[in-house]
This record gives sequence, structure tokens and C-alpha cells, in this order.
Amino acid sequence: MQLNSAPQQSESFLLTTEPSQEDAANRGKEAFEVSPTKPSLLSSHGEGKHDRFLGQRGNPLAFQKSEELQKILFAHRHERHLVILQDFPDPDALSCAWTYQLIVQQYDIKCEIIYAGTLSHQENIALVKLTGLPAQRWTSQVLKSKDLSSYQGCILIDNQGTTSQLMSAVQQAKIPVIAVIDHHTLQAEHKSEFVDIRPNVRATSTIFTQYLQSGLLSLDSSVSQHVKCATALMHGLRSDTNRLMQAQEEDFMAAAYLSRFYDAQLLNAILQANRSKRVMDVIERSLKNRIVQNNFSIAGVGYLRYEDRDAIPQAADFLVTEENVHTAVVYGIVHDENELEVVIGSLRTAKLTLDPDEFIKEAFGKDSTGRFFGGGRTGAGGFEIPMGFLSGSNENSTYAKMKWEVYDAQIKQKLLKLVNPQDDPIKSD
Ligand SMILES: [Mn+2]
Repeated sequence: MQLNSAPQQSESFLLTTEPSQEDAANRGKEAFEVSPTKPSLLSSHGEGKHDRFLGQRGNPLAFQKSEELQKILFAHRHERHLVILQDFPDPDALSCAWTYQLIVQQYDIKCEIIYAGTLSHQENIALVKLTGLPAQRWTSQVLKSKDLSSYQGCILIDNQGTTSQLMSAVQQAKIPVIAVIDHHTLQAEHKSEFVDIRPNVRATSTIFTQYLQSGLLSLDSSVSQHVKCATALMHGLRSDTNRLMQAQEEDFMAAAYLSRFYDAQLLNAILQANRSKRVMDVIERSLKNRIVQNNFSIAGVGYLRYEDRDAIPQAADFLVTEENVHTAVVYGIVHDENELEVVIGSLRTAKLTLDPDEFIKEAFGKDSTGRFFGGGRTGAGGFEIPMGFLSGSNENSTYAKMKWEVYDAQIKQKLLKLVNPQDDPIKSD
């Protein structure tokens, strides 16, 4: 891993928001006629037959899930749906949501891709700008202006609803969950018509590429949107597999398929996005503050702005490259322009036997409502700890410093308990 490429991004958990307007009326007006024969995967054309064979041979589950999803989409044709992403969407989430949108257009389903937080990582901003990826930011103000009763369903992609603050509004509006498609560890039982959760797959982009290969949508390299979407998927796949270094056979198969359609130059342009000075400063602080024990590198970086939140996983990506370090945890207090503050942390590990999901859950436990403060997937994890009553009021720097020190000490204490199990007072020898 190099400093100039930090592909893995944040795992996010609850945060509140700031304004930005998206005009719901600007959604595409095109309506596709869906013939009753359309839903059969056998009706797909072009390279479909060959790809179907690949999908089937390579992965019967993927083929079966594609078929199942197709039936559900057919049953929901002509509806309006919301695709809900985690608050700080990463390339895997963004590209899959876009793929989903292109798939369901064939069923005259209009879906809006929404997230509540912000695009923080420079590569994500570049991805969205350079490909024209149609994701909308729904802050609490935007949410208030929306008539949720006009949506007949919602879809969770690359998350299971635990990392989006939009979920409570969607649940209140009684919008049913139609599909959950994810590769994170199962977070809860889902009351959803369609569930495709495969924690053994490294990226949701792999799952979506398999849907494409099964014939849910025939990519056409003469269609610019398809090329851009394939490029986004390639970026998502690379990003969640540490540039394919953690990829497994099916991820490579998916990348091989995408290689027929993606635009290498466009991908390069996305990856060239530079870090801001403030992100560099956070990385510098993480280097200065890190403590290394038992191959774990732990660094608190103090306060940082909401829009620089992704500096935390990028710092963790960097710290884990140190010799004799297999796992890095970086955390800080993220604040927005209001009073909101939250402790956010990221874990990166190169140790195959360390399960980030288990580690984070064990280290920080649950809040009073029984919800875990964080979780993870292969190689990466994250946590968010709301600060409640202690939030804000940092005009007094002594107070701000004191508050940071308390959180810093508490987080270190919880992490070190797991890092140094020999500190257990009960010793057998
Ligand atoms: Mn992912």
C-alpha cells in the first residue's frame, strides 16, 4: 500500500447533516416498456448467453439470485424507489447503486440514490463528478421537503440500514424494504422481499457484476453511460479489495468481465484525485500520535471537520503500512458547523485471522438501544460513538482539550484491552 493511493474507505455509522438541495423533479422522464417476456434471463441478448454460462458455471448462487431479483423487479415495475446508501458512501456503494438504477430502468422503476452524510474522500468526489454518477445528498432539510409517501419501496446496497440516518425516516414513512444487497456481515434479520448478503464476497461490486453477467442488464461499450458505470464498478471492486490484493477468484472474474467495458483512462483520472492539505495534516497527526503495541498501531487525531472525515480511514490505510504493524486504528472527533460531534474511528488490518467486525464489536460493545457502535468486513472496520450531552461548546480550548483527552483515554483503554490480552488480571501461570 502506498501513501498516494488509499483505496479502502470508511465504514460509516450515524451522523447528522447540513444543507444541499436536490431537485426531485429532475428525475429522468423516460419510461421503458416492459414486455411480459422481458423478465426471463433467457431473453437477454448480445453476449448474454456466454456470460450466463460463465455466471452459472462460476457461481450458481449468483445466477439464482439474479433470477430471483428479476422476478421481484418485474412485480414492482412502474414504481418509485429509494436506494439508500451509508451516510458516507464509498465507491463500492456508489457504483452498485448506479448499476442497480440502470438495471431497474428496464422495468420502468424510477429510483433515486440517496445518502445523508457527505462525499468526503477525494476519490469519491472525483468519481461522482467525472462519471456523472446520479447520487443525491439528502440532508435533514432536504428530507423534510420530500413527500416520502410517493415511494413504494427502498433498497439497501452495500449496507444493511445500520449506517444510514435516513433509515428512521424511511421506517416512519412505512416504506417497505424491497431488497438488501450487501457483503458486510449480517447485521440483523431483514424483512425484505429480496436478500442477497454474501459476507464471503469482497465487494458488492462483484455481486452486481455477477448480476450483469447473468443477464440482468447487457452492457454495451458503445453506450457511454455503460462504460462509465463499468468504470465505477471497477473502482468499487478495487477499492474494497485493496486494489485487488484481497480479491478472490470471483472478484477477479468480475474484474475480468468489467475489463471489457471500463475506461482505464477515466479510472486513472479518478485515482489521481489529490488529497487536501487538511487530510494530509490529519495523516501527519496520526503519525505523530501513534502508539505501537503488539503489532497494533493506534492513533487519536483530535478534532477534525465533518468534510474531512475520510482522512481517518486514509490515515489508518497509511499506518498499517509500517513494518511490524498488522492492524491500525485511527480515531478522532468529527464536528460539523453546528454543535454536532461524534467520535469516528477506522480500523485497517492485514492480519487474515483478525475479524474487524468481531474486534470492533468486542472493543466498543453496544449503545443503550442495543446497537453496536461499529462493525466491519474483511480487512476493514469502523465505529461511531455519539457524544450526546458533551457535544459542542468548544469555544474554551482548555475544555476542548480536556474533552478530547477523556475520549482518547477511554478509546485507547478499550482497544488496548484487546491488543494486550496478557493484561488480564486472571493469569493461569
Ligand atoms: Mn463494500
